[in-house]
Amino acid sequence: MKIGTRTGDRRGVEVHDFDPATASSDDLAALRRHIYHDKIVVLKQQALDVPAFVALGAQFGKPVAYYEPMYHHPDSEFVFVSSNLDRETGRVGVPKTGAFWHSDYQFMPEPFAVTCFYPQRLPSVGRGTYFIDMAQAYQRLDPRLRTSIEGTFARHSSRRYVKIRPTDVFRPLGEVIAEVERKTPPQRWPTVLVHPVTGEKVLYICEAFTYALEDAAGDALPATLLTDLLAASGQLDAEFAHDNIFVQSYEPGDLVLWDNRTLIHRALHNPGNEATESFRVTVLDEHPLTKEDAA
Ligand code: 7UC
Ligand code: FE
Repeated sequence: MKIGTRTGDRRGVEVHDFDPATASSDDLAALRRHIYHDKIVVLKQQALDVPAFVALGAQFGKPVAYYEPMYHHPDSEFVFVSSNLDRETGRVGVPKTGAFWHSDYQFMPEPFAVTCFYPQRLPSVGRGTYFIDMAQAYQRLDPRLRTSIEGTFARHSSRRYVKIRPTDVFRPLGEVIAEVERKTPPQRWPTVLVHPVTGEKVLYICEAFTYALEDAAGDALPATLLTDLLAASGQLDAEFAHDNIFVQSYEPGDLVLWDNRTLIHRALHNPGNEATESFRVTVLDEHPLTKEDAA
């Protein structure tokens, strides 16, 4: 296994000659360290089938099946499929997922520690993922803004991005919305996490899921505060030119591991309808989301 160094603005650490079938426990421990400290690890030239991909994910934590079965790969509930392919045997997964700033499962009681992303079919142009390092975004906040969120909390809901299921056709929208609220009630997390492994402070908000901020007593803070934080972190930049934003693009065989506490991401789908498919395995590690003494 050869671990590269980060050069220029290519944020991911590239790893060559990694074979999960023969990897030593030291190799895997090194990968785990790099996920947390470098945030993105790109394993090059991987050729894994579904069980091998799930087994690799399990090296970084406990794989979790996505709560909504329509995303599941037919051979494993632990593989979330994003796909626009039309198979004769029917649809697999969901098309054009994640095209909004988010952290996976931030709206759930146990947000994922690590996301393992494995493109299966790449379009000719424009398949990549935008990222923002929210620890860096926190450090870059105006000190006054940083002070104003000390000890505060943020509320998160998936409601704006839950996909209508084929089985929901002809159901009253109010009933579907009520079901979303019941199945995935909003979660509250500290606005600033203390990463349990790196100790870094992370601004833990995203444009897709975070809808309100409140003080420690649960009293609402002005909506402009959330907007200011989203803007300062780069999430409201429609041109994706903000300094905090970087793109990870993909070559065939890339398998990308990232720290889902620290990074938020946004899928970059090609504008046409070229065939594209990706698999993902998401895991919980042995640590709490945030250290208890979170600011
Ligand atoms: O279809 C999607 O974009 C899924 C999204 C609402 N949730 C992904 C996640 O893991 O939070
Ligand atoms: Fe995602």
